[in-house]
Amino acid sequence: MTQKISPPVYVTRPALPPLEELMPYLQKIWDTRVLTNCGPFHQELEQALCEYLGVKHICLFANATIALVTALKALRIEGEVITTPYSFVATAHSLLWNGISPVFVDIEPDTLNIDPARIEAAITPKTTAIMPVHCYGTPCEVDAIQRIADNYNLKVIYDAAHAFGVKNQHGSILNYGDLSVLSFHATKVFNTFEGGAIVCPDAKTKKHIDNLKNFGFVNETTVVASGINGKMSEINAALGLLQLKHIDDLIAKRKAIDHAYRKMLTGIKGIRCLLDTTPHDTNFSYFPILVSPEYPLGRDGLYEMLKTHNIFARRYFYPLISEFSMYRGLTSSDKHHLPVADNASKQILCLPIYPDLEMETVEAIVRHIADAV
Ligand code: T4K
Repeated sequence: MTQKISPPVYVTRPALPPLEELMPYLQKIWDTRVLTNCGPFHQELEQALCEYLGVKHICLFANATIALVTALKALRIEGEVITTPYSFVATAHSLLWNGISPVFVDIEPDTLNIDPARIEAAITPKTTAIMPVHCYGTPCEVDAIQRIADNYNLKVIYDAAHAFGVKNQHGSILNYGDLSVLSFHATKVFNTFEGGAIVCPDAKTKKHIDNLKNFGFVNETTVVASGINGKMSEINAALGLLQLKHIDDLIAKRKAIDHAYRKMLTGIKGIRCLLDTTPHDTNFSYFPILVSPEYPLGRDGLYEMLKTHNIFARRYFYPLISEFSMYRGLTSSDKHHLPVADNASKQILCLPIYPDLEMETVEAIVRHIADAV
C-alpha cells in the first residue's frame, strides 16, 4: 500500500511571519489611508533592502515580470538579446513584450547557467544586450560575461529572480551588469506575496525607472515616457519589511535541509545533486537533482512516484523556453544548438525545500527515492 505523506509536501511553501507582527503595519495603513503609490512602507522597504543586500539603489515592483519588461525599456534595448533557454518563461517573455528577439545560447553543465564560452558566436550586428539568469541562485560567470559585453558594447541585464541575498567574494551578486531583477513571489526565498525589484547602480537610473513604473509621470501634469503601472502596494511592502526581520533564520533553515539532502542522497545510483563538488554561493532557494537514465524509474517515473506519496516535486525547467510555441521557430531554438540545456531539462527535478520542512519529511522523501533502486 502507498504510504502518503500528510499534509501534502510541495516544492516550496511560503514562510510567513507571525500574524500578530503584521497588525501594527495594518493599523498604520488603515490610519493613514496610504495604500499605494510609493508610500512610507514602500520607501522604508527600499532603504532596508539596500542595506540588507549591499546594493546602492532599488526600485520596488509589483512582480519580477513587469520589472524585467521595464528594465529592458529603461535601457532602450532593441533588436536581439542573448539569453538562456533554461529558465522560467518570464525571462524570454519580457523580451517579446519589448519587441525584442531572444537568441538562445546553451548552458554550462555544472551550474546550468548560460555558458559564456558560447555567447560570442551568437552576437550579430542586431545584438544589444545579454540577459543571463542566476539559475537557482547560483551566480553566473559574471566577469566573463562582462568582458564580452564590454568588448561588443552590450548591456547586461541579469534575471536575478532566484538570487536574493547571494554574494561572491566582492559582495552582492546583484551589483553586476547594468541592472538586476529580483522576484519576491510567494515561492521565493524572500517574498512579499507578489513583488519584485530592479537593482540599479545610480540615482539617475533609479529616477528614470521610478518614472517608468508610474506611467511615465514625473509630476502631476507631465508624462515623459510611455510608462506602465509596476508599483508595489503598501501592504506588499509591509509584508516585505516583516519578512526581512526573519530572513537570516529562514535561509539558515534552508541550508540545513540542503545539507541533509546532500548527505542522504549520496551514493544513490542515477541521482546527482547539482553543484555537489564545487563550493558556491547560494541562498538555498531550490534543491535541484539530476536524474540520469541509470535511475530505474527515470526522471518522470520518479516525479510520478513521489506524487503517489503526496510529494509534489517540480521539473524546473522543463520544457525549455525554446520549446514553447512562440519560441520554437527561432533558429537558436534548434535543440542541436542546445544539447546541455536539452539534457538538463530531461533530467532535472527540484525536490521540496522550505524553512518549515521537517527533517523526518526530508528523510521520507529520500527513502522513497532510494527504495526504487
Ligand atoms: N525569472 C525567473 C528566473 C523566475 O523563476 C521567475 C518566476 C520570474 C522571472 C518571474 O517572477 P514573478 O513575475 O513571478 O515575480 C512559480 C512562480 O509563480 C514563479 O514566480 C517562479 N519564477 C517559478 C519558478 O515558479 P509555478 O507556476 O510553478 O508556481 P505554483 O503556483 O505551481 O507554485 C509552486 C508550489 O508552491 C505549489 O505547488 C504550492 C506552493 N505554493 C505556491 C503559491 C503560489 C504555496 O504553497 N503557496 C502559494 O501561494 O511558478
